[in-house]
Amino acid sequence: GPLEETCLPLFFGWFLCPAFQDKLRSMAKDFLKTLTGLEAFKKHLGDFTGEAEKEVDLEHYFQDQGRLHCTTKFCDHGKAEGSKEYAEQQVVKDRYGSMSELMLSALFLTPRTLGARVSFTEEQLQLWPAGAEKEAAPDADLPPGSRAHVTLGCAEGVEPVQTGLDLLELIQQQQGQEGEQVQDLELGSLAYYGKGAWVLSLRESILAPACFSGFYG
Ligand code: 2AM
Repeated sequence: GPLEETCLPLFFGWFLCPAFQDKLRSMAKDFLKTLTGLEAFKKHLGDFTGEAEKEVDLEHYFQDQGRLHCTTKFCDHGKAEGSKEYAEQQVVKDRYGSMSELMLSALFLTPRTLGARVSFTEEQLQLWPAGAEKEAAPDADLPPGSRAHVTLGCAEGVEPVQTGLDLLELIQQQQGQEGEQVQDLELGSLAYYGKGAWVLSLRESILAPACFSGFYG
């Protein structure tokens, strides 16, 4: 009967611990503040405003997307392809509710999204759905986990799914060319990739405690 069927979440993912969430948010806020003050950023302001001279308040430009997390599988309550198969994997059942430390290796932003790149351990990679990269970038050959991130904010009218797409585009750009190295900041080195895409590669990766779970909404 219907009660025996599993109810699938909107998505599976790692949910950052509340205390760490505040820490990451304030770190991102500081980064945006620093970036806004850089001459190099001012030079490319038009990427964000459409007008060269207009000011931009990045902190309000990116809207908060709620509880910080790293999506593994977007299920759309079962409507998304492969969601049932994903949920039925033994590793997903075994790890459900378990804690892990996610390694954050970079902060990135585009005129659409602000995110943190996540680098998985082999163990964490077991929870990553096959084809996540191919689905978003069919023509690129990117290693599994390339799309992994925490969305920190989206520009008005932009859906959070865009963060992973922006990240994949950035990674492809990084493979093709070096970014224009802009400056060494306290947290790491800042590079510009054109069209409003900025990457801060963290000098020391951040370990984010997180719980693997499902979001039902
Ligand atoms: P995000 O992982 O980049 O933040 C609910 O919408 C969550 O599922 C968000 O966290 C969102 O993006 C993610 N999401 C939405 N649609 C998706 C899709 N088609 N593929 C992967 N993740 C998606």
